[in-house]
Amino acid sequence: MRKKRIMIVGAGRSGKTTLANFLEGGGEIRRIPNMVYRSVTLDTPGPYLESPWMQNHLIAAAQDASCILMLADASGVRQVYPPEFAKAFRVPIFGVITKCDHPDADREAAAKDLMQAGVIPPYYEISVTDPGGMECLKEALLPFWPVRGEPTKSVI
Ligand SMILES: Nc1nc2c(ncn2[C@@H]2O[C@H](COP(=O)(O)OP(=O)(O)OP(=O)(O)O)[C@@H](O)[C@H]2O)c(=O)[nH]1
Ligand SMILES: [Mg+2]
Repeated sequence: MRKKRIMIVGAGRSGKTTLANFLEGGGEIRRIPNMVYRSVTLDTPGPYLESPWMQNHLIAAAQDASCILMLADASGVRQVYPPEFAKAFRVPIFGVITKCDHPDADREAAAKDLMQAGVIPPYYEISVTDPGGMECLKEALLPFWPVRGEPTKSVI
């Protein structure tokens, strides 16, 4: 069986790799053209959200996902997801609002983005300055954690 990872999707600079680093706690990194496969996570490029052609790459990569974290940057650009984008996936989706500590953070606007993307609330609000919020998300993700010792299938 394929090893299923926690896939992280979001706009450029929205905090995807920061969250992946937290969930990994170190370990091996393998880069397959633009996608980053690590032991727990599958980190995806922000620009893949920008065109329908590249969005298809995300949808294809989701076959390697046990669940998907869709990030919305509370301090960043709005409306990065196509309407109802979450409906393209067959695995559970978690909405995550990042950078809640940022001086320009607007959680409500970020939540609206996730809503229009078809992500069902509640949304996890996180920040690097709030380990409690990150831990809370991590606990919710435990059922989706890759099975230890399961062989890592070649992803090429
Ligand atoms: N204030 C604040 N900054 C954050 C937080 N999380 C990430 N950042 C900063 O946001 C920037 C982008 O973070 P990354 O984790 O690299 O974002 P990314 O989505 O992986 O970016 P790309 O791979 O370039 O698409 C970095 O400068 C981080 O330090 C946060 O919770 N609060
Ligand atoms: Mg990154």
